[in-house]
Amino acid sequence: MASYKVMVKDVIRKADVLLEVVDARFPDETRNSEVEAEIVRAKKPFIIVMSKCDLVSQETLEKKKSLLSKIAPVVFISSKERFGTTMLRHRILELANIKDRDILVGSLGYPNTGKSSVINGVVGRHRTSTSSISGHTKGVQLVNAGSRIKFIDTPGVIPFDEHDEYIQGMLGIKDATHLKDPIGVALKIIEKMCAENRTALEAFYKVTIESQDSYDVLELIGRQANCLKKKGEVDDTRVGIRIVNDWQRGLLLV
Ligand SMILES: Nc1nc2c(ncn2[C@@H]2O[C@H](COP(=O)(O)OP(=O)(O)O)[C@@H](O)[C@H]2O)c(=O)[nH]1
Ligand SMILES: [Mg+2]
Repeated sequence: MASYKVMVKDVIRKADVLLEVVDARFPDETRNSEVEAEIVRAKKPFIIVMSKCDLVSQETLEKKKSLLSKIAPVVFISSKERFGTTMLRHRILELANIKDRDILVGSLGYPNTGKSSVINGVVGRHRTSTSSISGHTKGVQLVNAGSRIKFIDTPGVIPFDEHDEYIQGMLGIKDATHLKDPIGVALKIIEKMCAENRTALEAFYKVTIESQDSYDVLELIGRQANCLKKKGEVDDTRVGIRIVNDWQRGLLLV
């Protein structure tokens, strides 16, 4: 994945400000320490953009924000509900502090974190043109956002390790039926929801959770949803796939 590293370095070198786009449902897991270190090395300012905020409660958002703010300024965005883009535009202008030319903003992050949606949101009616940048990795695009801002949109080709399968599942890079371990990913989702918004999980699957054990919760959901094998035991693979699907479709609110 050498070309990925070259692309990231190149974008960081060219940009005046960087956006690290993370999924607000699991910002810690979708941050990338290598990318952050590279930005810091290049002495460029960056903003952590928490996208898909419509899928996260206000309370959880604020908690995450106060932690992440120690690293970089944090902006909440929901492209779906169209909020946060004015704030982001404002932050970019403030951080870049460039008066005499256009500001180049690089956007980085895992695939499906919402990079293109964030850019489209900020660009909105200002969109004038998009173009591929010659000499760049396929898929890197320059988007003119008007009002002195230009974005570099990148494909999120961050290399994954085997153990990152759950990030791929949670981000919807791999759909549920293609996961090697859908049950494992589902258990992560259950753990996360039980810690952060158990009520939403209970309401969605119409269950009352008493156990602390995420596998018990998966079985409970399976029984309630009637996901059973012939002998009457819970079909854990089928329930797992279902939970991952619901998460990927944005039906489970953290
Ligand atoms: N609920 C919700 N979904 C979003 C939001 N932004 C993006 N998505 C979804 O996330 C997926 C990836 O978005 P995209 O912008 O293509 O991500 P990119 O790969 O990082 O450029 C798409 O299915 C979008 O519909 C948002 O604000 N809210
Ligand atoms: Mg994109």
